[in-house]
Amino acid sequence: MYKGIYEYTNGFEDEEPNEIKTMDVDDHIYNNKRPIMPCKKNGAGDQHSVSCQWWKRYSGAAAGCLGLLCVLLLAGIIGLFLYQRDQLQTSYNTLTKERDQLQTSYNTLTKERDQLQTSYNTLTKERDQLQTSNNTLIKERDQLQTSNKTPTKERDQLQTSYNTLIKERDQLQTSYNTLTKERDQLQTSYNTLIKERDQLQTSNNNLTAERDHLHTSSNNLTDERDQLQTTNNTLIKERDQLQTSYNTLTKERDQLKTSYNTLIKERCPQDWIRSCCSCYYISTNEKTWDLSRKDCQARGANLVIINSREEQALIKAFNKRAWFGLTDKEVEGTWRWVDGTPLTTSYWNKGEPNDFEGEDCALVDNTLKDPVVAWNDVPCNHKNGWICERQLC
Ligand code: 2F8
Ligand code: CA
Repeated sequence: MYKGIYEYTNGFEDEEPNEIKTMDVDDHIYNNKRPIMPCKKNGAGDQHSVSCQWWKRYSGAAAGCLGLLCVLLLAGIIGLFLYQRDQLQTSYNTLTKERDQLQTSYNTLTKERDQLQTSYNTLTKERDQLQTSNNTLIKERDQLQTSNKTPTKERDQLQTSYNTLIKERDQLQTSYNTLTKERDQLQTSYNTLIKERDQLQTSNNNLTAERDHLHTSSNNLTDERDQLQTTNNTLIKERDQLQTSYNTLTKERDQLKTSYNTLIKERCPQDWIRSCCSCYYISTNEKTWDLSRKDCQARGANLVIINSREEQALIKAFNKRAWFGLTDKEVEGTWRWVDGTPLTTSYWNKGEPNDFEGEDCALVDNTLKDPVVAWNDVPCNHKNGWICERQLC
């Protein structure tokens, strides 16, 4: 089997030399004249077995280099592809944002375009109406011109009508201009109102927030008020209870004070003598009748008034020569007690009172034995002991 490539002539010399044929025989290349590359023959019996191993080594290395180059080229292509993919992703994100912004702008422009379209339609209608009016006028004018050939009077009348119509048209034009101005002013007012509406919307939002805040504060204050109301009611109850307790304590205090005062009144001072309902003080020195009475008054008492036989016996038992509360210094012979009451029951000694040497004050004589025969009148300026009495009831 031949694997090389030959340029051959099939062994025939007479064939046209220009018809060179090539054969592939064992990876050797021949033609009919000479081998394309020098080869070494293996033997005489095998004319087509030619050794060409020298170029196999170079072709293997070339194939390896070629493979390596292919790998490098593929890696570069992949890297370039990834780099371009990242750039495309970034560009895609940017384009997405720009697309969204453009979409928003597009929506806004669509709204504005619709508004402008509405205004345009309105102006178009107005323009068409004016155009119609103008066409009507032109027709009338043409009719007038056509009828210009009519008699002069009719022409003049038509001319007058034409002039009138021209004036009316001018007035309409003026009205149109005025309306256009008014429309522009209304547009300006509309824009101003839009701004004011936005400001009012903002103010409304702020007021709504403040209202919500105030509502919350109001709820808090209501809760605090209710709590304070509850506390106040509790305090009122406690105050009423305390007031009741205070009133009870005040009554008890007053009762105790009354009892205390009663006890104080019923109690005799130290060194005084108590008998029945009176306390008695017996002096330890001697004074005149008036000074003795003042001493008793200074002690919250007075010179003793003897109201009964038992009291007389008590005074006598003190065994003291002493002044008591009886005198006739105001009216001689009319004896009165120190409280102003007249003397009704007396316990004078025999022969007394005798006003001996001007005697107007009474004393108890302790030298006498009979307790109910014991009084004597002596001069008031004499110094004697005295007996005070404080009545308890
Ligand atoms: O005899 C009665 C007479 O006795 C005395 O005077 C002398 C008495 N005087 C005095 O005690 C100071 C009198 O009063 C009394 O009447
Ligand atoms: Ca006397």
